[in-house]
Amino acid sequence: MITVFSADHLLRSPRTELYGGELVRPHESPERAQIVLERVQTQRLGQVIAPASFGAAPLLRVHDHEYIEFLKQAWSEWVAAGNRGEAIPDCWPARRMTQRRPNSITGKLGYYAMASETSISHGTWEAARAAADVALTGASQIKEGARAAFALCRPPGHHAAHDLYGGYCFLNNAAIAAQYLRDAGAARVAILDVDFHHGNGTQDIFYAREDVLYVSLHGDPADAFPYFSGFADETGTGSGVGFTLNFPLPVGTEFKAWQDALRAALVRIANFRADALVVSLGVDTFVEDPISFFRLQTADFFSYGRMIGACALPTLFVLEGGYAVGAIGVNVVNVLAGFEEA
Ligand code: FKS
Ligand code: ZN
Repeated sequence: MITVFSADHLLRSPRTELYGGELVRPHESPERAQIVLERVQTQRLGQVIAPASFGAAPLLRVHDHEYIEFLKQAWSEWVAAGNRGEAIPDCWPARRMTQRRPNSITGKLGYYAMASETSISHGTWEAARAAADVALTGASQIKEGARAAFALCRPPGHHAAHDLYGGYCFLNNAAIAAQYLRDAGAARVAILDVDFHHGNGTQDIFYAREDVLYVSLHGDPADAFPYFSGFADETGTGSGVGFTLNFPLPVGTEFKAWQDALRAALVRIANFRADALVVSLGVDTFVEDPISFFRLQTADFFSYGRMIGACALPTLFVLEGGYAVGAIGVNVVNVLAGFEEA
């Protein structure tokens, strides 16, 4: 299958992540993408192409205009305000407070952030926009009739909502691609999110929709980020009821139990009769992942890639998380190779 990759991901290279009360070197690092790219090449998965530029229109199908303007300006406003570190919010519109948008950049960070680990730094917007173009280029391959494509996106996207960033995400690459496929004539698009974390942003974007099915397997939010989204009783709203399906799974989940949930997820996707499938592919379900609590082994990624391939749907893989950096390339490409073997 074709891989879409942009070297512009390197523009996203913050020095800090707020973690355990310290500012540490970010888990979501540039070397992640380089290692996945190298594995794609050494395993001869297929051609690697650069993205085309799709402009603002497909971003605005999913994201709020003022939010996009905020992302474009955030770093320069932060620097102009005299701040010396990277941009991190320190105040949020919590319970019983107003939801008005402040003027000050620090206020706006709190208004638009769903979490504070994700520092904004020079080049963040440019890298996020390139990642969306990577996803859109992959989607256009599917539109042109490819059976599958791999969007090697960085930064990731599934925590980003209509007007929220955080969890290392700014633009929701998978949601932008799914909406693009709808606009290109696919009547129904399914999104399967196998990242360890719940894709609160993707769920939120499509929560009231019956034309885009969102199905996710993830660490139980009672114990895992993003904590406030991803419970089993979140099933959609209005005509979208029944078109969101969550499988929260406990600490220490092994492949056998994870695979049972995947099987159930794939049954729902088959019943939905999707025209295309978008997979939010995070490999932080790996046993050695430093920030997650599932126990998948390297060979398990190949097995479940084959299960996804057996659905026989045109499929766009969009890279999300995975922080055991030494294994990320092998695990991601195992999913893709398993898919191709089905
Ligand atoms: C653990 C703190 C976790 C944030 C985790 C973000 C996960 C991001 C991701 C994505 F796919 F978006 F990259 N803090 N003690 O893996 O879901
Ligand atoms: Zn994740």
